[in-house]
Amino acid sequence: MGEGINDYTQFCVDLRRHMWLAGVDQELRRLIWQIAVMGKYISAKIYESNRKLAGFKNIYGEEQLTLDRGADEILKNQLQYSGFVRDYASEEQDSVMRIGKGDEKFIVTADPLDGSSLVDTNLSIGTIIGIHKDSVFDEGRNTLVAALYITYGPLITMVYSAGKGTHEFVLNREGEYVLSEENIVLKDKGSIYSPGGMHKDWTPEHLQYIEFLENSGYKLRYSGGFVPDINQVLIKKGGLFTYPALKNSPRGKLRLLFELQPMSFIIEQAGGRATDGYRDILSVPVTELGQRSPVYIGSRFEVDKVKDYLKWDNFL
Ligand code: AFP
Repeated sequence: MGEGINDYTQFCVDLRRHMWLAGVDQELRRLIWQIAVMGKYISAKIYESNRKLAGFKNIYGEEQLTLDRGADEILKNQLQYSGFVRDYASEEQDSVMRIGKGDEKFIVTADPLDGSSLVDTNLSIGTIIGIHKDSVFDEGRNTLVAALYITYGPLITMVYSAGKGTHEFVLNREGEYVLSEENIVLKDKGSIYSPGGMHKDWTPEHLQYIEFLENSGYKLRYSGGFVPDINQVLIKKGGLFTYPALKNSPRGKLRLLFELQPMSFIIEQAGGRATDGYRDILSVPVTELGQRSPVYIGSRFEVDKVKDYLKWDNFL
């Protein structure tokens, strides 16, 4: 039998069936599925923009929002009719927005289009989502019930965890998210590293740690997009992504609530770790929406190892 025929006759597990079989709570699985569908609308918007980040004209010649704002509008407008979301917090908004009646179960956080400045290069970009049950002003470990990200690359993929492992789906030609890898598990130690920030801005301790990785034979893999860079660590089953404290910005660059908490949840569910150098990312309380944090995230060995280099005194 030809391979092509085989592809179509294989039994495919779609996202909804997978979540049902995995015993994900009914409302949560409906919400995750709805967000995955929104990823299709966002990808259409990216396509329509013809690789321009700034406002663009659609086929009718109408001015459109910037891509990030457009993705944010899609999420906000769709989520308000989901029936499951009371509040929405986004990297594109200044405050948490009440979008439901108030008695819905979940709060959704979004980085609607992370890495959007890469859109003109045609590198992958992504959407990062956290789903919380209580106030987001807490430790992620207390509030997150699920997280997912969508990559818009040569393929559109969706990785989610609802606290029962980490799973990857690919959007097929029929518009279904089909399971491509279930229960992804990171090796204890990987062979790639993805270091954010500029060399000249790194602290001496961080520099020594990076030298340790280089001298140990780790290969450099950095695209400038958090979603594809983390996705690479996950799909290659190990390695490290870091955006450290910099000399002039001790809190680094990435946002705790919108970027780091969801990715840490997903990576921990795949057996990996995430730390700010001292505490697990999911144990760092969120006190303000735009809060940033240094991060070391990936397989166990690399994340634990950084603690040998950083000094607690520097942090206090
Ligand atoms: P943009 O969304 O502005 O492109 O920023 C992307 C990002 O927040 C994250 O996706 C990357 O990991 C990080 O910034 C890259 O930062 P550098 O440009 O400093 O390497």
